[in-house]
Amino acid sequence: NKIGVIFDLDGVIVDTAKYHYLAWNNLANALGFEFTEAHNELLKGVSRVRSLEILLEIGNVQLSEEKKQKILVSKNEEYLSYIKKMNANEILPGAEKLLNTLDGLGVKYVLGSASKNAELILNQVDLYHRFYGVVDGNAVSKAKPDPEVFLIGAKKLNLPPKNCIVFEDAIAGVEAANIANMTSVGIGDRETLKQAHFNFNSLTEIPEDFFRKFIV
Ligand code: B16
Ligand code: MG
Repeated sequence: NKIGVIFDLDGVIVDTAKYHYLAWNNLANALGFEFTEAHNELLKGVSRVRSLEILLEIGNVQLSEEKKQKILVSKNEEYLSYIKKMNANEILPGAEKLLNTLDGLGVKYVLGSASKNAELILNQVDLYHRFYGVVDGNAVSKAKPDPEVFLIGAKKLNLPPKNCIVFEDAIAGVEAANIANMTSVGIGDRETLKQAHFNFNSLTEIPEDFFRKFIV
C-alpha cells in the first residue's frame, strides 16, 4: 500500500506570510488605513485576488477593476523583492528533517500551494529539486477550500486521494484536504485547525514513526 505526501508552502515549509504582510500593510497605509497582523491571518492560504478583496473590505475602500489590477501587480513586485532575499535559513524548523524521513522511506512528496510564486520560493530556499512535483496557484482554477490543488497533486503522485497525506497550516487548506478524501495534518494552532485528522504545533513535533501507520 503506497502513500504520498502533499505539502502546503506558506506556513508549513517557509514563513512567507510575514512578507505578504509587509506588502499588504504598505498598500493599506497608502490607501489610508491600518492593516493589522490579526487581519493578515485572514489571508493565509487565500489567493492573491481574494486577499485584495478581503483587504479592501477591511478598509471599506472601493476601487475600479483597473486600479485593482494595478495594485495586484505592485503588491506582487514588492513581495518578490522580499522573496528574492530569502535563503535556506528560512526553511521552517523540522521541514528538512521531515523530507529526509520521507526520502528514507521512499515516500514521494509534492507541493500543493495557492501561491503563484511557489517555484521561485522553493528555488530560493534550495528545496525545489527535492520535490517530485509542484502544484501551485498557476495550475489551479479554484482556490482552497476547493480540493483541486490537492487532487492534481494526487495525480502527480499517481496515487488515489485516500493514500495522500496533506500538511497544511490554513483552515481552508485542511478543509480542501478533507473534501479531497485525504488525510489532513494541521500544522499550527490546534483549536483553529480542529478539523484536521492530526494536529501538531510545528513540523518539529512529528514523531519519527508517524508514517508507519499509513504504510501497511
Ligand atoms: P501569491 P500557501 C498562499 O500560500 C498564502 O498563504 C496566501 O497568503 C497567499 O495570498 C497565496 O499563497 C497566494 O500567493 O501572491 O504568491 O500568488 O499557504 O497556499 O502556500
Ligand atoms: Mg499555508
